[in-house]
Amino acid sequence: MTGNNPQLDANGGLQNAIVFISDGLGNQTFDPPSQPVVLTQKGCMYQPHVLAMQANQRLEVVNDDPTSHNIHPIPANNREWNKSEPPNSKTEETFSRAEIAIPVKCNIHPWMHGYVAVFKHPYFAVTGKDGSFDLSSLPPGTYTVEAWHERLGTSTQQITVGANETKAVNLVLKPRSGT
Ligand SMILES: [Cu+2]
Repeated sequence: MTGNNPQLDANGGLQNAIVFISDGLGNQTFDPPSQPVVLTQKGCMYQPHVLAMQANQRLEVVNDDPTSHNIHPIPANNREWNKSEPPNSKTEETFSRAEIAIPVKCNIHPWMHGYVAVFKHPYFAVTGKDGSFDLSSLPPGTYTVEAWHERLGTSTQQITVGANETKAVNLVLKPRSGT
């Protein structure tokens, strides 16, 4: 692995991957949480770099910097919007459709970019520094678990979880040739 590669820890854990259920939930519908998810612009960076949320959940975008930013998601399946944010302000928006993942940029600072992934269900997680994730709220069933990373693409695995059962899932994302 070279310095150009994504954020791996000493054990090969991959940060900022999104792990989610891509099949097995049937026609269930899920209300969005009443709490918003928060995307902060701080030090001319998006924090977190990768954020996951439910469709129709509120996305609160905070500008924590003494400078103006704008937030410009470039979705493929959702409505595009572009909002400027004066210093120390906040704004709120939603996305109504599932989309993995929407690139987000600031038109003022070209290096600022991030991703927002939108799900129709609550069974998703963004991996931490050590690559770990927790989908323990998942009800018993057979599912496809998928991992997505901005540069490494996707990987899927079938799992079956019984009642009161804990399963360890290890998803491997490999660099595509040429990266
Ligand atoms: Cu900016």
